Amino acid sequence: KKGYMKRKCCVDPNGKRTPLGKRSWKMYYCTLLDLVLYLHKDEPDCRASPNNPDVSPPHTIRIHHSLATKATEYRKKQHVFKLETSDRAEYLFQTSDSKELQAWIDTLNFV
Ligand code: I3P
Repeated sequence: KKGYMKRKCCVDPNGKRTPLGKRSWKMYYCTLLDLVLYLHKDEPDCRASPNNPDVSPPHTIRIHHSLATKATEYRKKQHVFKLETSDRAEYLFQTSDSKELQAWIDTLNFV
């Protein structure tokens, strides 16, 4: 599954609250491949090649043993889910609508 989502970091992989200044919402082009969610700043450039690498390497989130749930407690934005990973990180993702919200939750939980 692929698509644009906004992401906010809440808890870092060390289990500690993400520090102030690093908690803002940012838009990413997200691609789920096998058990890794790749967060690119943009849709990967089809012109990228070994000689012309994509200038922005993705953030990666390993989703093995992670859990995605509707972020019902987060009321500032709509269509948001929470992703808790096995290394104790927590992220919020905002999707475009309720259908996309459910599709991402199902895909992340059942891969
Ligand atoms: C954060 C940014 C986020 C906000 C977060 C701020 O500041 O304003 O939008 O989350 O609040 O810390 P910064 O850009 O300096 O990281 P919300 O949009 O959810 O309010 P928080 O610290 O309460 O998570």
